[in-house]
Amino acid sequence: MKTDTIAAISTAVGEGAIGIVRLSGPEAIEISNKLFEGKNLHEVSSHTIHYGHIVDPLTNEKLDEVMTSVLKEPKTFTKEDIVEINCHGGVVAVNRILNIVLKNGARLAEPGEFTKRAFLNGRIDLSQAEAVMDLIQAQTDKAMSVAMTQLDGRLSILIQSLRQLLLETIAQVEVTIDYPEYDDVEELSHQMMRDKTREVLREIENLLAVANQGKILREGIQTAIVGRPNVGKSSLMNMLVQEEKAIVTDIPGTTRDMIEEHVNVRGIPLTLIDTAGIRETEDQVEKIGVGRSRAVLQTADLILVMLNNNEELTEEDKEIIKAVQSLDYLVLINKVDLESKINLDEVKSLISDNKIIEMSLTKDKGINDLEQTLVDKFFEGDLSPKDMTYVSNARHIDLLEQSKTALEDALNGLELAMPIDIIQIDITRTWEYLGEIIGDTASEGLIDQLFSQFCLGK
Ligand SMILES: Nc1nc2c(ncn2[C@@H]2O[C@H](COP(=O)(O)OP(=O)(O)OP(=O)(O)O)[C@@H](O)[C@H]2O)c(=O)[nH]1
Ligand SMILES: [Mg+2]
Repeated sequence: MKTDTIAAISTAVGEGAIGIVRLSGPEAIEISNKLFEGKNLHEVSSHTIHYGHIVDPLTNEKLDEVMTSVLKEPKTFTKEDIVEINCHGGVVAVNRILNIVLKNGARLAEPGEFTKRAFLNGRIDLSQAEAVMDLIQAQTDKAMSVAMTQLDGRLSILIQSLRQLLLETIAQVEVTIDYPEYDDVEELSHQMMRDKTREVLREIENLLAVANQGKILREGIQTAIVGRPNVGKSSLMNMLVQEEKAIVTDIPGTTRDMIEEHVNVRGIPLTLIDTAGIRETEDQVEKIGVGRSRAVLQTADLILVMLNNNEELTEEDKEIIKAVQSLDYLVLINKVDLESKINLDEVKSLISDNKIIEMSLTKDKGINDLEQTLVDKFFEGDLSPKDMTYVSNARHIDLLEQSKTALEDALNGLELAMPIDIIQIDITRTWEYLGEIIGDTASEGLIDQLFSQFCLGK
């Protein structure tokens, strides 16, 4: 099938100094040349930019004064001819140029179609294409560096080398199956398979170990503030988002429903959840709220348990502390501006070595300590994205988990001295899962779905 030429506005919609209409495909130069007055674009060298005007060939009307870049295949983003028309910014100007380009033979690109072509033409693999998307959507510097390393192809290179190892074991198995009369071949195959499988499994476990951080960078750490009514949960929420998002009163039971807000704490995106104070209540609405507060414990990445310095520890406090024991949590003791009635030793006896932070939200105390603890917790020292291959994408993490399970099955099989062709099935499955990460064995449906999440013009 002959590829057509696609076009789209590649800059953000709205007012700007310049807007760019981008064309990619075999007729990109032909179409632009019909509209461009200034130079013959067929004759210019590749990767040069030219001053001129866009003129409607039908009416001879000058539409805009532009700079036009000509990038000839194959050294371009899509590996096709690309022309970029830099015109005046503003919705009308850019749209006029796009319309005239479409009238003269280009087709409007679908979202992500430029990147999809880069992928289909073999310039980048699927994990790199997804990194392009992450880069566009990055909300923090750290998320941006993670996407950059992925775009670099670091993850792809590692995945490829792991697949190569698996392929070698598969090849070895073929030999065993073809020459079953040699006993020692079978013995050697088992040994080699065990070694290689362990090696790949170790690498995948390493990737998954840091994956949590990568994932968190993109999607935010789900952080729930829980505690008894009136301890100051909503006050903390408001302090961190620097807005009066949640209602704060001195009436216990003020917050009835969960309130979610996204904040960026020193480069780490948090999804903060303020919850209804947990207590026994007859109030129908509050009861539902309390139920939700308990449920959020199951899903949050981190729990901030808030206690009141000004009151003795109650049964409810103890119950909450008990409920978070198997989870990742910090203890916040609020209202230290007031007289201390809480028994700190008792609190300490109830928790393991989790950090206790004393704070006063009305006196602006302890917030720094909390922020620093969050940073330390997730970046332990100076873990910088440069030294690590991060996995930041839920799809990749899922495929790595599946690979891990398949490899564990293979190792179990080896342990039980199962026939080697059975074990080979698990190895082949792993090879396919890893292939899906970089798009080698990904289905067409998956590829279409991934690229459709891109924004237009990319
Ligand atoms: N003295 C003092 N008062 C505080 C502090 N933090 C919050 N308060 C007050 O405590 C009361 C309750 O605060 P909220 O933030 O609404 O408490 P909450 O935990 O969200 O309460 P519920 O929504 O009922 O569960 C308000 O009157 C706050 O002004 C503090 O550090 N010191
Ligand atoms: Mg509240």
